[in-house]
Amino acid sequence: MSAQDKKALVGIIMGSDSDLPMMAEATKALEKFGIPYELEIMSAHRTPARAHEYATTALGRGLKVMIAAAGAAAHLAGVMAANTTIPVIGVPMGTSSLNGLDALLSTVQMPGGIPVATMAIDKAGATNAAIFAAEILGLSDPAIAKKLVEHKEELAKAVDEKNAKLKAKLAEGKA
Ligand code: RP5
Repeated sequence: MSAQDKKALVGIIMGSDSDLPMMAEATKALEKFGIPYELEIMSAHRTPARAHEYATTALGRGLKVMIAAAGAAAHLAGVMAANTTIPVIGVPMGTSSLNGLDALLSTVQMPGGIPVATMAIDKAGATNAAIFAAEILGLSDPAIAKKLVEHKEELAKAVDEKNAKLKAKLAEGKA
């Protein structure tokens, strides 16, 4: 059974299918942590009624965290946060002529009272959004918390391996 077949705990939404190549990183990370999710396209501008409905029903449908990705004048995460009390993580997309700086500022600069936890632009942000969602869920789910510890151990191991390779090259005089 894939993470998408179980009852979703995380809702990933994005403004357009052009955001999917980036947001696939979020789905990969959630699958690694065994967290069920749903993935949808909706827009604060192009489908405002659908976006409103999604946000207002999220808590009742069992979602615990939402990840909202959008590019350009990126209102999607803020609109979601305005209409739900579950945590909303925003991922700015670099799809515009400004390469995501516009989306970053639109997503992060929420007025006081309606927070959006804003990640980095594009793939790093998509990955981190999923890890951040796992950290929220891991507070009350020991299996996810364990996977988060393993994730950090993997990162450390990868760096140690790179360092060992570098040292070997230096020893051979090839670096
Ligand atoms: C935003 O506009 C989307 O999130 C996307 O990043 C950007 C461009 O959308 P398309 O014109 O490719 O549909 O709403």
